[in-house]
Amino acid sequence: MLHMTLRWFGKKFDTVPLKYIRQIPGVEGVITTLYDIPAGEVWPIERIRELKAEVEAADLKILGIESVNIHDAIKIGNDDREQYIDNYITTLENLGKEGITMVCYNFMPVFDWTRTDLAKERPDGSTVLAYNEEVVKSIDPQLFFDQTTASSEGFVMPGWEPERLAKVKELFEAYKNVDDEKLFENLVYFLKRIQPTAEKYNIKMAIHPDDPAWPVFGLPRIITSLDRIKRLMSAVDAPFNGVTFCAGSYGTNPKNDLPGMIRALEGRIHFAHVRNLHHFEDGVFEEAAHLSRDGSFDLYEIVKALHDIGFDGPVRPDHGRMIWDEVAMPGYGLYDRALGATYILGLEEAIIKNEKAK
Ligand code: DNO
Repeated sequence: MLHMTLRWFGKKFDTVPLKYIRQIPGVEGVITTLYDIPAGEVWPIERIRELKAEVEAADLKILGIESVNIHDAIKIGNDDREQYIDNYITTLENLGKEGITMVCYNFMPVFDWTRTDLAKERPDGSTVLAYNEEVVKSIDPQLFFDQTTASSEGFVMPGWEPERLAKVKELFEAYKNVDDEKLFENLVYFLKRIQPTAEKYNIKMAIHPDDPAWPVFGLPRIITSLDRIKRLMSAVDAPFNGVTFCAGSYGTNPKNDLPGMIRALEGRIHFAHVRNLHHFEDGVFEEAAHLSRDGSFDLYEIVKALHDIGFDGPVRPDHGRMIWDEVAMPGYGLYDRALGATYILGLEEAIIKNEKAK
């Protein structure tokens, strides 16, 4: 069963109050984070408790964390990674003690998700996040970072935290000797180190795919396709090691067969991001409304595949369009994500009823 959630960045950072989220039919909880804690630092248990109390006071639950970010030393494999892994383990213990058992994270070097336009206007006047590979190929990474943050209307976007990206050049230098294989090894090392803690507290780790699903700015990117994710699942072959199935990220590459991937990952999907994209040509796409006919994906087939494998975890609509003059963090307004949530639940209802009728 799909447990519908909305991503919520905390009251200091999010334009959407919890009471609005509570009013979206079918939403059970939020996926949240301590957005102000830099990657690598321990999440104090008191802060986790406070966050939980706040969410519960709004009659919602925390159904998972997105994200506990991973310090670059762990991704690069520096000697000081041990300290950062120990901190990560303490954070997992604190989350586990508070009964929070799903953690989404990513292993992308330097940049998290990458878009070249944060407010591309569509014919209906809505705006969306968009991507054009030519722009990425022609721009210096530092300039790209500066432009992206300048166009985010003052919002700190997830994965674009200023302290991590203030020194883009140094970070590029630090990743100089990290290729796909090395990055993969470092990821496996990290997972093996946290495994006992994750298992003790029954925490499901859900790696988010690289977005877009290919290398950008010459940096390695390893979570891009079914083969690669299966390699990771067998390298640390235990149920705690699972995935965030993000339709929008895997779907940036039209060769990724989304429903097929979901079926092949049965038992290892701990969290699902369901959204739609509109493809123009290779490497050029824009985000779309969740409705299948507005974009290039078949959302019915995606929800059907999740249902068929018995997926029983948190799901969320992902990046919404900006509509109805809402001002919010790009991709994370209330209105279009609320439409997405009810649409996805509608698809699920139809699938379940259809199955019963047979
Ligand atoms: C962008 C998000 C990503 C995602 C992280 C997970 O909007 O999908 O920032 O949360 O990659 O760690």
